[in-house]
Amino acid sequence: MQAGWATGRVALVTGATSGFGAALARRLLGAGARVIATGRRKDRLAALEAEAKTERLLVRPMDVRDDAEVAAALAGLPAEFAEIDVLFNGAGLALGLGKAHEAKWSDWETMIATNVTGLARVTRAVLPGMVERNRGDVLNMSSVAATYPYPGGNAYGATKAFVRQFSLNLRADLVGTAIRVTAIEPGMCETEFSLVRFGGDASAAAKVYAGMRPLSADDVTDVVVSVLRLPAHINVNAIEVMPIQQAFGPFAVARGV
Ligand code: NDP
Ligand code: 8X3
Repeated sequence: MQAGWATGRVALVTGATSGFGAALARRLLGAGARVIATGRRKDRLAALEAEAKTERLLVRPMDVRDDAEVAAALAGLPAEFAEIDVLFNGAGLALGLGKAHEAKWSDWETMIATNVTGLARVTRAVLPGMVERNRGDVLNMSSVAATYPYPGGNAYGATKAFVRQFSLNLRADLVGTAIRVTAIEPGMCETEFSLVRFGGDASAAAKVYAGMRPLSADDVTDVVVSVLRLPAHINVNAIEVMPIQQAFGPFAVARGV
C-alpha cells in the first residue's frame, strides 16, 4: 500500500458505527492510519471490518457510559495499536426536542452520561499516554448547539457547551506539550443523528433536512482532516461550520403575556 498522510498514526474513534465517526474511520484507514473503531453496535463494527479488510483496523465494542467496558476495550491493545495519537470523540446523541419542563428525565440522563461523562471518561483514559509520548490530537464533537440556544435544545445544547469548555480547558492544562485539542462544532448534518433524536421516526428525521442541503458526514470529515493536517505548531481551538442554508434566528419575545 502506498503511504498516506496518516501512515504511522494510531487513531481511537468513538462512534465509529455511524455518522462522523464512521466517515472519519474510513478516511483515516484510507490515509494509512491504524484505527481502533468503537461503538455499541457489534454488527456495524463487523461490517466495517468486512469492508475495510485490513489489519490496520481493530474493532472494540464499548458503551462510553460504562466504566468497565471502556477499561476493557482499551486494555491489552496489541502493541501496534497501543500508542494512540488521535482521539476522535464522536460518540454522542440528542434525545427528544421537547421543552425542558416536558422532556423525559431519562433522556437528559442518557445525553449527559454519553456526551459529557462518556466523552470525559474516554479522554481521561487516553490522555496520560499522549502526555507521556508528548504526541497527540484530541478532536471532540461539540456542536453549534454549544453556543446558540434553540427551543428543545435544553440539555443537549448544555452537554455540547461542556464539550467546548472541556476542550478549551484541556488546552490550558496541555500548554507546553505537543498535544492539540479541538472542539468540532457543526450545524445541521444528515447522519443518523435526527433518527436517534426522534426515537427512530424516519419521517420526523427527514423533515429536519427537507428543502435544504445539510452537511454530510464527509463534509465534516473534510474539516476534521484539514485540522489534523495542519502543521504541528497550529492548534485550532474550536471550529464552527454550518450549511450555507442554516443561520440564526432572532431573539424570541413573548408579547402581551
Ligand atoms: P450518529 O447517530 O450517526 O452517530 C452517533 C455515534 O455515536 C454512533 O456511532 C453511536 O454508536 C455512537 N454512540 C451513541 N451512544 C453511544 C454510547 N453510549 N457508547 C458508545 N457509542 C455511542 O450521529 P452523528 O455522527 O451525527 O453524531 C456524532 C456526534 O456529533 C454526536 O456527539 C452529535 O451530538 C454530534 N453532532 C451532530 C450533528 C449533526 O447534525 N449530525 C451536528 C453537531 C454535532 P452505537 O449506537 O453503535 O453505540
Ligand atoms: C446537532 C446540530 O442544530 O441539531 O448538534 O443542534 S443541532
